[in-house]
Amino acid sequence: MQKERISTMTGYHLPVDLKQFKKLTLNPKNTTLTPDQKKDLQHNINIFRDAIVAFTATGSARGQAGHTGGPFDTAPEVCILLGFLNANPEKYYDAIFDEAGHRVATQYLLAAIDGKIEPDHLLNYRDANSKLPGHPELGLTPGVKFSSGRLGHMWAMVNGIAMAHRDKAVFMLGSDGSQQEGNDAEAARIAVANNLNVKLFIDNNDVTIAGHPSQYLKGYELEKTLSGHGLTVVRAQGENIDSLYGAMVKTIQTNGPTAVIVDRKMAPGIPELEGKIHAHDVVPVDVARKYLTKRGYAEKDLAFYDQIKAKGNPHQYLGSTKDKGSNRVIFGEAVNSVLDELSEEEAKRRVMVIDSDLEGSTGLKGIHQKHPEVYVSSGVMERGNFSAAAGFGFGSDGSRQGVFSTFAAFLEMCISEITMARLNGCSVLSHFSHSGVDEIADNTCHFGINNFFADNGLMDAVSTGLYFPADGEQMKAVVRSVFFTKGLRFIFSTRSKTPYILKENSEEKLYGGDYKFVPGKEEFIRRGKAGYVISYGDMLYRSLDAVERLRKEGIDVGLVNKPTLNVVDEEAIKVYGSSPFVVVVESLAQKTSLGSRLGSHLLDRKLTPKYRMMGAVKEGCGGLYEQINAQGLGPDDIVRAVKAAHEK
Ligand SMILES: Cc1ncc(C[n+]2csc(CCOP(=O)(O)OP(=O)(O)O)c2C)c(N)n1
Repeated sequence: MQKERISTMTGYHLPVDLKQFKKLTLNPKNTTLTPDQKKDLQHNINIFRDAIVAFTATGSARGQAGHTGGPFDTAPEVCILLGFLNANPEKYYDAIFDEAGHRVATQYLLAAIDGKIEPDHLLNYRDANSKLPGHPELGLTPGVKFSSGRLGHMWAMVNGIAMAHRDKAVFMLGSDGSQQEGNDAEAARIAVANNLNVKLFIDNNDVTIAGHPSQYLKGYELEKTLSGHGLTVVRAQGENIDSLYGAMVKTIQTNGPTAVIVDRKMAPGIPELEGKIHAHDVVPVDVARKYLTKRGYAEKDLAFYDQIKAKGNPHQYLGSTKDKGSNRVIFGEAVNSVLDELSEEEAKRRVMVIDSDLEGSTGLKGIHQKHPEVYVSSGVMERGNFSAAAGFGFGSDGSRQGVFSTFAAFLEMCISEITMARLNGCSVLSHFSHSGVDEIADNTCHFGINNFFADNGLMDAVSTGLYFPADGEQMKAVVRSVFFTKGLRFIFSTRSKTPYILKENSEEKLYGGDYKFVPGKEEFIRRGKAGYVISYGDMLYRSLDAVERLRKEGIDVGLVNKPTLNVVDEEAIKVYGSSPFVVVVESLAQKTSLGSRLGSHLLDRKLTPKYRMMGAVKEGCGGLYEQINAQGLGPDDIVRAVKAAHEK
């Protein structure tokens, strides 16, 4: 599936000369480095790190975010591993797997060093359609050898690769964030039980997204954990080449599964970032410029950063405000408004909010700051955290709640835990942010598109609520309405901000004022005789724009908001089901979401309008607003689909 070498140019020039990167050979039989080898290795590490800083900073310049600290950290391990691979290609599987897919800059740089990507093209890091999205995708980018991005999934696969290639050792870069996932414990047992030749190099930088594991996850210790499983574990000082090389050689020479715990501060040598939590994210342009200048790059070679600008969605949407709210942040504020009404003691007794190392992204940070009494900082352990929330709400009539949150992409990990929580009658309010595809530069592995999987009970199970508010005002109303109720409730929000829906022919917000959310009720945003668009979440304002434009053209199309995704409103379905057509517009997977269900609900009721559906249908294109358009969900696409349904 690998495509031809990419050479899309930015017009800009990578200031780091990759031709200077030396093809080193290192034989692990030699337990120490010669002075020349050490010099060459340091030379390569410098080039590697300079390049990582130089091209990831374009993600910052373009407002597309990214990750610098992680790939910067592991450069010494990667350069040593390349030396091993060059010296004895027959002994090692030809890939440096990485369980922390956000460190994708490493893989792109390796592909460029390998001649598969034009070095200048690296400056398109994370841009739409550049084939350099936020996580590695096999088959998309020339030279990329695997897909990664969901923490905790990779080691188990690497075990299987070692089983299929018994004559080779398999290398994997690890991270102290990824190793928190339960999968890694299972993978460790499989590796040890089968004496697999897997070699782990774990960046133990004590930084993840939301904090320092040594502070928020006391008792978590990699060396003890892995040696407890039976791996041979060697510790190294990551920024001391002799120490690192010695440890790596020792693990390569040892038969069976081994790990090097590579201790270092994150982003060593970048004073603004070193050891800091934000070093996990993309390096700001001014910091990159300062770092590269100090490393000897000329001002003119770094001038291109000034020309790179963020691109915005040029479309003006009708029917909603120009200003936008961040629904994922508003979720946290809405929970605070519920907690504000309780005494500290009562809040602590009745509510437990547990984070999964994403508090800044999923809106929980606001709760952490305002109501620390209910808050538990936890690690990258979604299943354990969800079940802890479920346990807190075990035996509750709804007045005691566990609150859980992560990205919607990782809802898929929690399905079985959700089933058991339901069978245990638990009360949990879950917030899955980053639903849909909008602005997910992290790309396909971070798409939150299978949210309907959360409602996986049988027909006689107690009901599960799936709610996807259309704007920030509706988010507040939903949270307040469903907070202290029994059972499992799931609230969804997007990564992107959304405008506020306006009342018809008015500048007043539809969901402001005295609006009350009624679970299960579908809301007629516009009434029409020609047919209906049914939508929810971030697609509502986009559908409203299309509907308004169509109505101006004389097509009397109606629009229904369905904020409760999984309950049929019998009155509403009769109205739109009896109209000439129904078009479902959503940003979740067309295969598993409303579009694939509403048709059955209609037929069940002997309602047979013309039926069409639009949802997420393909892998991502990277970038931000471009993702929605790439799915065929752009403004003109909706208009076109409705017109096609309207045609006789
Ligand atoms: C299953 C899963 N949960 C959450 C995330 C979001 N996430 C990306 S990186 C990260 C933690 C990063 O820590 P680490 O892996 O140690 O990387 P570093 O900060 O050192 O780059 C998290 C929580 C994810 N990608 N996968």
